[in-house]
Amino acid sequence: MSTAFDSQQVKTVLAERGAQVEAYLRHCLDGIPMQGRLKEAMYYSLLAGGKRLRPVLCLSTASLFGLTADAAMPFAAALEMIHTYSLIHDDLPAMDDDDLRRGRPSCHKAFDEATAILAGDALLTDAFGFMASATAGIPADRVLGALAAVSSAAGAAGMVGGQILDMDCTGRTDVPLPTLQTLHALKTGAMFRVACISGGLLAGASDADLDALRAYGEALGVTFQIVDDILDETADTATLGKPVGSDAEMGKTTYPSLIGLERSRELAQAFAEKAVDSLRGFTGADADFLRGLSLMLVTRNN
Ligand code: GRG
Repeated sequence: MSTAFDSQQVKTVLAERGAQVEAYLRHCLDGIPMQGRLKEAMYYSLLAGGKRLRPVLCLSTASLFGLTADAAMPFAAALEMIHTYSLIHDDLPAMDDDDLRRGRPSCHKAFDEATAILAGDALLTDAFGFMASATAGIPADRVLGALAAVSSAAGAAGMVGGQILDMDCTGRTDVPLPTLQTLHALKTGAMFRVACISGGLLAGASDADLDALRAYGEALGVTFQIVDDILDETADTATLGKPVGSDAEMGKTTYPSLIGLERSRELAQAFAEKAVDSLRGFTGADADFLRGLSLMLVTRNN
Protein backbone atom coordinates (compact mmCIF):
# COMPACT_ATOMS: atom_id res chain seq x y z
CA MET A 1 0.00 0.00 0.00
CA SER A 2 1.20 3.54 -0.71
CA THR A 3 -0.18 6.95 0.33
CA ALA A 4 0.11 10.48 -1.10
CA PHE A 5 2.84 11.25 1.49
CA ASP A 6 5.87 8.99 1.26
CA SER A 7 7.95 8.19 4.30
CA GLN A 8 10.42 11.04 3.65
CA GLN A 9 7.62 13.62 3.41
CA VAL A 10 6.12 12.26 6.63
CA LYS A 11 9.48 12.55 8.40
CA THR A 12 9.84 16.15 7.20
CA VAL A 13 6.41 17.20 8.52
CA LEU A 14 7.01 15.29 11.76
CA ALA A 15 10.34 17.10 12.23
CA GLU A 16 8.78 20.52 11.48
CA ARG A 17 5.82 20.06 13.80
CA GLY A 18 8.04 18.37 16.39
CA ALA A 19 10.33 21.43 16.38
CA GLN A 20 7.31 23.70 16.96
CA VAL A 21 6.30 21.52 19.92
CA GLU A 22 9.85 21.56 21.25
CA ALA A 23 10.00 25.38 21.16
CA TYR A 24 6.65 25.64 22.92
CA LEU A 25 7.68 23.12 25.61
CA ARG A 26 10.77 25.20 26.34
CA HIS A 27 8.57 28.29 26.62
CA CYS A 28 6.21 26.40 29.00
CA LEU A 29 9.01 25.34 31.30
CA ASP A 30 10.56 28.82 31.24
CA GLY A 31 7.23 30.18 32.47
CA ILE A 32 7.08 27.94 35.55
CA PRO A 33 8.25 30.14 38.44
CA MET A 34 10.70 27.75 40.04
CA GLN A 35 14.43 27.00 39.86
CA GLY A 36 16.76 24.26 41.07
CA ARG A 37 17.19 20.58 40.27
CA LEU A 38 13.48 19.81 39.91
CA LYS A 39 13.27 22.21 36.97
CA GLU A 40 16.61 20.96 35.60
CA ALA A 41 15.29 17.40 35.67
CA MET A 42 12.07 18.45 33.92
CA TYR A 43 14.11 20.20 31.21
CA TYR A 44 16.49 17.26 30.97
CA SER A 45 13.78 14.70 30.25
CA LEU A 46 11.31 16.83 28.32
CA LEU A 47 13.88 18.34 25.95
CA ALA A 48 15.81 15.14 25.30
CA GLY A 49 14.70 14.78 21.67
CA GLY A 50 11.74 12.40 21.61
CA LYS A 51 9.75 11.87 18.42
CA ARG A 52 6.86 14.09 19.66
CA LEU A 53 4.32 11.74 18.11
CA ARG A 54 1.48 12.40 20.53
CA PRO A 55 1.51 16.22 20.31
CA VAL A 56 1.97 16.09 16.53
CA LEU A 57 -1.05 13.76 16.30
CA CYS A 58 -3.10 16.24 18.33
CA LEU A 59 -1.98 19.21 16.20
CA SER A 60 -2.57 17.33 12.95
CA THR A 61 -6.03 16.01 13.84
CA ALA A 62 -7.00 19.51 15.06
CA SER A 63 -5.73 20.99 11.80
CA LEU A 64 -7.77 18.42 9.85
CA PHE A 65 -10.84 20.37 11.04
CA GLY A 66 -9.30 23.83 10.62
CA LEU A 67 -8.02 24.50 14.14
CA THR A 68 -4.66 26.29 14.09
CA ALA A 69 -1.47 24.96 15.68
CA ASP A 70 -1.28 28.12 17.81
CA ALA A 71 -4.67 27.37 19.36
CA ALA A 72 -4.09 23.63 19.89
CA MET A 73 -0.44 23.87 21.00
CA PRO A 74 -0.92 24.23 24.80
CA PHE A 75 -3.01 21.08 24.74
CA ALA A 76 -0.67 19.19 22.42
CA ALA A 77 2.39 20.13 24.49
CA ALA A 78 0.65 18.85 27.62
CA LEU A 79 0.33 15.40 25.99
CA GLU A 80 4.12 15.32 25.60
CA MET A 81 4.53 16.32 29.25
CA ILE A 82 2.31 13.41 30.31
CA HIS A 83 4.17 11.03 28.00
CA THR A 84 7.54 12.18 29.37
CA TYR A 85 6.37 11.73 32.98
CA SER A 86 5.36 8.16 32.09
CA LEU A 87 8.81 7.44 30.64
CA ILE A 88 10.59 8.89 33.69
CA HIS A 89 8.52 6.78 36.09
CA ASP A 90 8.70 3.69 33.85
CA ASP A 91 12.51 3.82 34.00
CA LEU A 92 12.66 3.90 37.82
CA PRO A 93 14.16 0.92 39.69
CA ALA A 94 10.71 0.07 41.09
CA MET A 95 9.38 -0.30 37.53
CA ASP A 96 11.47 -1.25 34.47
CA ASP A 97 14.78 -0.12 35.98
CA ASP A 98 16.24 1.25 32.73
CA ASP A 99 19.45 3.27 32.75
CA LEU A 100 19.10 4.74 29.26
CA ARG A 101 16.30 6.78 27.71
CA ARG A 102 16.24 8.89 24.55
CA GLY A 103 19.93 8.12 24.09
CA ARG A 104 21.15 9.35 27.45
CA PRO A 105 21.06 8.38 31.13
CA SER A 106 17.48 8.11 32.37
CA CYS A 107 16.29 10.82 34.73
CA HIS A 108 16.96 8.95 37.99
CA LYS A 109 20.50 8.14 36.78
CA ALA A 110 21.26 11.73 35.76
CA PHE A 111 19.75 13.09 39.00
CA ASP A 112 18.45 10.80 41.73
CA GLU A 113 15.32 8.73 42.31
CA ALA A 114 13.47 11.28 44.43
CA THR A 115 14.12 14.05 41.89
CA ALA A 116 12.99 11.78 39.03
CA ILE A 117 9.75 10.90 40.85
CA LEU A 118 9.06 14.58 41.52
CA ALA A 119 9.99 15.68 37.99
CA GLY A 120 7.44 13.15 36.69
CA ASP A 121 4.84 14.31 39.23
CA ALA A 122 5.40 17.94 38.25
CA LEU A 123 5.18 17.24 34.50
CA LEU A 124 1.91 15.34 34.98
CA THR A 125 0.36 17.96 37.23
CA ASP A 126 1.49 21.00 35.24
CA ALA A 127 0.22 19.32 32.06
CA PHE A 128 -3.34 19.79 33.30
CA GLY A 129 -2.72 23.51 33.78
CA PHE A 130 -1.43 23.80 30.21
CA MET A 131 -4.44 21.90 28.86
CA ALA A 132 -6.77 24.23 30.76
CA SER A 133 -4.92 27.24 29.30
CA ALA A 134 -6.06 26.21 25.80
CA THR A 135 -9.34 28.02 26.63
CA ALA A 136 -7.54 31.20 25.52
CA GLY A 137 -8.22 30.21 21.89
CA ILE A 138 -10.86 27.44 22.04
CA PRO A 139 -14.36 27.35 23.61
CA ALA A 140 -14.10 26.13 27.21
CA ASP A 141 -16.61 23.29 26.81
CA ARG A 142 -14.50 21.73 24.05
CA VAL A 143 -11.32 22.06 26.13
CA LEU A 144 -13.07 20.48 29.12
CA GLY A 145 -14.27 17.55 27.00
CA ALA A 146 -10.77 16.95 25.65
CA LEU A 147 -9.23 17.34 29.11
CA ALA A 148 -11.60 14.74 30.58
CA ALA A 149 -10.66 12.35 27.76
CA VAL A 150 -6.94 12.81 28.48
CA SER A 151 -7.46 12.35 32.21
CA SER A 152 -9.23 9.06 31.57
CA ALA A 153 -6.62 7.86 29.03
CA ALA A 154 -3.69 8.65 31.31
CA GLY A 155 -5.23 7.36 34.56
CA ALA A 156 -6.29 4.08 36.15
CA ALA A 157 -8.61 3.15 33.28
CA GLY A 158 -5.84 3.86 30.77
CA MET A 159 -2.05 4.15 30.85
CA VAL A 160 -1.51 3.66 34.60
CA GLY A 161 -3.89 0.68 34.57
CA GLY A 162 -1.90 -0.76 31.65
CA GLN A 163 1.34 -0.26 33.52
CA ILE A 164 0.19 -2.30 36.52
CA LEU A 165 -1.14 -5.02 34.23
CA ASP A 166 2.30 -5.03 32.58
CA MET A 167 3.97 -5.42 35.97
CA ASP A 168 1.61 -8.26 36.89
CA CYS A 169 2.38 -10.05 33.61
CA THR A 170 6.17 -9.57 33.83
CA GLY A 171 7.98 -12.85 34.48
CA ARG A 172 4.97 -14.96 33.46
CA THR A 173 5.32 -17.39 30.57
CA ASP A 174 1.59 -18.02 30.13
CA VAL A 175 0.35 -14.58 29.04
CA PRO A 176 -2.13 -15.12 26.17
CA LEU A 177 -2.46 -12.78 23.17
CA PRO A 178 -5.77 -11.20 24.31
CA THR A 179 -4.16 -10.19 27.63
CA LEU A 180 -1.17 -8.72 25.78
CA GLN A 181 -3.57 -6.80 23.55
CA THR A 182 -5.49 -5.41 26.53
CA LEU A 183 -2.24 -4.46 28.25
CA HIS A 184 -1.02 -2.53 25.22
CA ALA A 185 -4.40 -0.95 24.49
CA LEU A 186 -4.19 0.58 27.98
CA LYS A 187 -0.48 1.22 28.47
CA THR A 188 0.41 2.62 25.05
CA GLY A 189 -2.79 2.70 23.02
CA ALA A 190 -4.87 4.94 25.27
CA MET A 191 -2.51 7.91 24.88
CA PHE A 192 -2.26 7.46 21.10
CA ARG A 193 -6.03 7.26 20.82
CA VAL A 194 -6.62 10.34 22.94
CA ALA A 195 -3.90 12.27 21.10
CA CYS A 196 -5.95 11.72 17.93
CA ILE A 197 -9.43 12.38 19.30
CA SER A 198 -8.36 15.38 21.40
CA GLY A 199 -7.50 17.30 18.22
CA GLY A 200 -11.00 16.57 16.90
CA LEU A 201 -12.66 17.42 20.23
CA LEU A 202 -10.84 20.76 20.41
CA ALA A 203 -11.81 21.55 16.83
CA GLY A 204 -15.48 20.63 17.35
CA ALA A 205 -15.50 17.60 15.02
CA SER A 206 -18.75 15.64 14.54
CA ASP A 207 -19.38 12.32 16.31
CA ALA A 208 -18.84 10.44 13.05
CA ASP A 209 -15.48 12.15 12.50
CA LEU A 210 -14.48 11.47 16.11
CA ASP A 211 -15.27 7.79 15.54
CA ALA A 212 -12.94 7.82 12.52
CA LEU A 213 -10.17 9.46 14.58
CA ARG A 214 -10.68 6.93 17.36
CA ALA A 215 -10.39 4.04 14.91
CA TYR A 216 -7.28 5.62 13.38
CA GLY A 217 -5.67 6.21 16.83
CA GLU A 218 -6.40 2.67 17.98
CA ALA A 219 -4.93 1.07 14.86
CA LEU A 220 -1.95 3.41 14.99
CA GLY A 221 -1.32 2.53 18.65
CA VAL A 222 -1.28 -1.20 17.89
CA THR A 223 1.05 -0.65 14.92
CA PHE A 224 3.37 1.41 17.11
CA GLN A 225 3.43 -1.20 19.89
CA ILE A 226 4.08 -4.20 17.65
CA VAL A 227 6.98 -2.33 16.01
CA ASP A 228 8.24 -1.33 19.47
CA ASP A 229 8.35 -5.01 20.42
CA ILE A 230 10.11 -5.90 17.14
CA LEU A 231 12.71 -3.15 17.60
CA ASP A 232 13.46 -4.37 21.11
CA GLU A 233 14.66 -7.60 19.48
CA THR A 234 16.19 -6.34 16.28
CA ALA A 235 17.52 -2.78 16.71
CA ASP A 236 20.81 -1.63 18.21
CA THR A 237 21.02 0.44 21.38
CA ALA A 238 22.63 3.46 19.69
CA THR A 239 19.81 3.79 17.13
CA LEU A 240 17.02 2.98 19.57
CA GLY A 241 18.32 5.28 22.33
CA LYS A 242 17.41 2.75 25.01
CA PRO A 243 18.63 -0.75 25.87
CA VAL A 244 17.65 -3.48 23.41
CA GLY A 245 16.66 -6.97 24.49
CA SER A 246 15.23 -5.61 27.72
CA ASP A 247 11.80 -7.21 27.15
CA ALA A 248 13.27 -10.72 27.07
CA GLU A 249 15.65 -9.94 29.91
CA MET A 250 12.79 -8.76 32.12
CA GLY A 251 10.57 -11.70 31.18
CA LYS A 252 8.02 -9.66 29.23
CA THR A 253 5.66 -11.25 26.75
CA THR A 254 5.83 -9.49 23.38
CA TYR A 255 4.31 -9.91 19.94
CA PRO A 256 7.50 -11.58 18.58
CA SER A 257 7.68 -13.91 21.60
CA LEU A 258 4.07 -15.00 21.03
CA ILE A 259 3.75 -15.06 17.24
CA GLY A 260 7.32 -14.69 15.91
CA LEU A 261 9.07 -11.81 14.12
CA GLU A 262 7.71 -12.46 10.65
CA ARG A 263 4.07 -12.66 11.71
CA SER A 264 4.58 -9.59 13.93
CA ARG A 265 5.80 -7.60 10.93
CA GLU A 266 2.77 -8.69 8.89
CA LEU A 267 0.44 -7.75 11.73
CA ALA A 268 2.04 -4.30 12.12
CA GLN A 269 1.55 -3.68 8.40
CA ALA A 270 -2.08 -4.85 8.59
CA PHE A 271 -2.85 -2.45 11.46
CA ALA A 272 -1.10 0.42 9.68
CA GLU A 273 -3.32 -0.21 6.65
CA LYS A 274 -6.34 -0.32 8.95
CA ALA A 275 -5.33 3.12 10.25
CA VAL A 276 -5.05 4.42 6.67
CA ASP A 277 -8.47 3.00 5.89
CA SER A 278 -10.04 4.66 8.97
CA LEU A 279 -9.35 8.05 7.38
CA ARG A 280 -10.96 7.31 4.04
CA GLY A 281 -13.13 10.25 3.12
CA PHE A 282 -10.70 12.79 4.61
CA THR A 283 -8.83 14.92 2.10
CA GLY A 284 -5.99 17.46 2.25
CA ALA A 285 -2.41 17.58 3.50
CA ASP A 286 -3.19 16.70 7.14
CA ALA A 287 -5.08 13.56 6.14
CA ASP A 288 -2.26 12.62 3.76
CA PHE A 289 0.28 13.13 6.54
CA LEU A 290 -1.72 11.05 9.03
CA ARG A 291 -2.15 8.21 6.53
CA GLY A 292 1.54 8.32 5.63
CA LEU A 293 2.53 8.38 9.30
CA SER A 294 0.84 5.07 10.02
CA LEU A 295 2.79 3.36 7.22
CA MET A 296 6.03 5.11 8.20
CA LEU A 297 5.72 3.74 11.76
CA VAL A 298 6.04 0.21 10.38
CA THR A 299 9.48 0.95 8.93
CA ARG A 300 10.79 3.22 11.72
CA ASN A 301 14.07 2.27 13.35
CA ASN A 302 13.72 4.15 16.65
C1 GRG B 1 4.82 4.78 34.71
C2 GRG B 1 2.40 5.45 34.76
C3 GRG B 1 3.52 4.89 34.04
C4 GRG B 1 3.30 4.47 32.81
C5 GRG B 1 4.33 4.00 31.93
C6 GRG B 1 4.14 4.50 28.43
C7 GRG B 1 4.63 3.69 29.56
C8 GRG B 1 3.71 3.51 30.67
C9 GRG B 1 5.86 3.20 29.62
C10 GRG B 1 6.85 3.34 28.58
C11 GRG B 1 7.57 2.05 28.40
C12 GRG B 1 7.58 1.63 27.01
C13 GRG B 1 8.92 1.51 26.40
C14 GRG B 1 6.45 1.38 26.39
C15 GRG B 1 6.42 0.98 24.99
C16 GRG B 1 5.87 1.99 24.08
C17 GRG B 1 6.39 3.37 24.34
C18 GRG B 1 5.48 4.26 25.09
C19 GRG B 1 7.55 3.77 23.87
C20 GRG B 1 8.11 5.14 24.00
O1 GRG B 1 7.38 6.05 23.20
P1 GRG B 1 8.07 6.82 21.99
O2 GRG B 1 8.80 5.85 21.11
O3 GRG B 1 9.16 7.66 22.79
O4 GRG B 1 7.07 7.71 21.36
P2 GRG B 1 9.86 9.04 22.42
O5 GRG B 1 11.14 9.03 23.23
O6 GRG B 1 10.11 9.13 20.94
O7 GRG B 1 8.92 10.10 22.90
